[in-house]
Amino acid sequence: MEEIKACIFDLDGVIVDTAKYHFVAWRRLANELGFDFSHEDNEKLKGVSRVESLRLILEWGKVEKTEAEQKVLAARKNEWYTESIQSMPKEEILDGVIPFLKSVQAAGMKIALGSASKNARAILQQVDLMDYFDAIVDGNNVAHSKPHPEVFLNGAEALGVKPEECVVFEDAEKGVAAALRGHFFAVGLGEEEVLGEAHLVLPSLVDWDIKRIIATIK
Ligand code: B16
Ligand code: MG
Repeated sequence: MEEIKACIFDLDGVIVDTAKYHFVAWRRLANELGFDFSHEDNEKLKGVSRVESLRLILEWGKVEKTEAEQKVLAARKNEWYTESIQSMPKEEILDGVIPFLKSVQAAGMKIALGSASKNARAILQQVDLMDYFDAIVDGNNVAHSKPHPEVFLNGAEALGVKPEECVVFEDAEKGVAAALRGHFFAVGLGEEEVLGEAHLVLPSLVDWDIKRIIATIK
């Protein structure tokens, strides 16, 4: 095993609990269009870009929209979403995250963000976490959505490390798939049934530090 030199964190569902805000905004849009979708369907939107999420939701509701109309709908959802995260408190940082980030820094490793969200910087600023990150790759810097590994490959490149030297932390099935396709180590945060392909699946980062993770995935 190569020496682990860096960690790359997904944002929504790994660092902060924003998935519920995405769900509320997408559901509001679907309801306005005359249909609904479930929590289970919502799982399929995790890690998926805004345009791709809308495409899936319209498919579920059997609603057809032109590209221009889709742009308007995606912008409307984003307006509701950004409005709701503007007042997001620091308490939305998921349990165990700050001590874990500190353990990565204390081990002398680099930290990058690898998120599909175009709102990533605003969210990190809102909850005052910007200073932990040596590099940020988000939805504004990638052409391909997860499960394509581009977001993580760009993160590793920005940190000057090889994928084999990085651990990726993800809450989405597509995110774990992206990490594995890119030859990263993958830690899934959530349920074993959804994230079972990862090298290690944990319910959360509570009581874990990077040294223990490395010792476990070796
Ligand atoms: P935005 P992640 C993803 O973030 C979310 O999981 C996904 O639900 C969302 O649609 C996507 O970001 C795009 O977000 O509309 O803010 O650009 O999990 O990759 O950090
Ligand atoms: Mg996520």
